[in-house]
Amino acid sequence: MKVAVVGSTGMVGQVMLKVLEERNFPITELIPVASEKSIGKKVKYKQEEYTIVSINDAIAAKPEIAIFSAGGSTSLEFAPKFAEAGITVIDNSSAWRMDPDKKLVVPEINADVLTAGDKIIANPNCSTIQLVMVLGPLNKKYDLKRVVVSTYQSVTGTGKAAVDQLNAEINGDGSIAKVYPYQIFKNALPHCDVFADDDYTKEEIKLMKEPKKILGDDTFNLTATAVRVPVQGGHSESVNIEFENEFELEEVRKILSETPGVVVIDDVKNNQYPMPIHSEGKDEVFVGRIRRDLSQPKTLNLWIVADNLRKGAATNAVQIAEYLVANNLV
Ligand code: 2RA
Repeated sequence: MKVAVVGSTGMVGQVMLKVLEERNFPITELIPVASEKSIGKKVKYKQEEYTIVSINDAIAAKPEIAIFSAGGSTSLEFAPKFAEAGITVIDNSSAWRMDPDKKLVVPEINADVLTAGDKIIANPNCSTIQLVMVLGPLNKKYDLKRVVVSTYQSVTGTGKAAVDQLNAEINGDGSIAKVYPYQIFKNALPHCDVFADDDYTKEEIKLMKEPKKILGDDTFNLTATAVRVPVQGGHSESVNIEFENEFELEEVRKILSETPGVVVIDDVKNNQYPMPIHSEGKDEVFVGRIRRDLSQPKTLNLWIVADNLRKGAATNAVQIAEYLVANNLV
């Protein structure tokens, strides 16, 4: 199968290549795509070197699948052109996520919505993916009423320049170009992406809208505060969930333990709980600190951690591609 990776030199693009290789995705020809300045350069895949081509050359090569992580403007302009050429696009940008005609998919939760007619498929936002991996099974059992999420997001979510800013600040190098409006080292910024008119950030709006589309359920309320922290291993989320129905903690733990792609680490007497340093490089979503909210009935607190570049982006996209192939939808 011919597969194009659009944005192959970016942080997520590089992880996409790594995940495709690790999972031995059935690629007969890789078509790496990047910006003009990278055309002609090489990327390595399975010990082979592949030459980076232009996005128009990638369309002409007619891959079966094109996985995009190249920003919203590139997706808006080129995803339809790939689709018109009969190429199935899996797009990691926010461009198509809330489009009513496009599917927004976390395979463990809603892969069954996919059809052969879906030629542009949206990969959800990283902080959404790890959240719905937990909300999905609990919603089925206990019926969500209201969710309050506070995130603690890795600088890798902003890209290489942000990682460089953090490392420079750690090393006391003030000369580097700042990605964030303030120092991130020894700090926490309640500011992920840009502010919208209602004083929420776009990151918070994604978190408040995308889960309802993925779960196919808009009967619950969700509010979010997204915070950038000087972490590199993954995103963490403190989640308060009020249900319509009562629950038992041990049953909650059992449901989550039995959910594919979710790992429960919850033994606080032995200081066992999820942390970014444990999630980095892994594809699972880690859940812990599972406990009742003692301030009100039918309400649960828990803590979710995942590698935002892997399950939060690259691995989820590759899993969508795997589902398409396994179900003859491409
Ligand atoms: C972030 N979720 O973490 C956004 C984009 N990756 O910045």
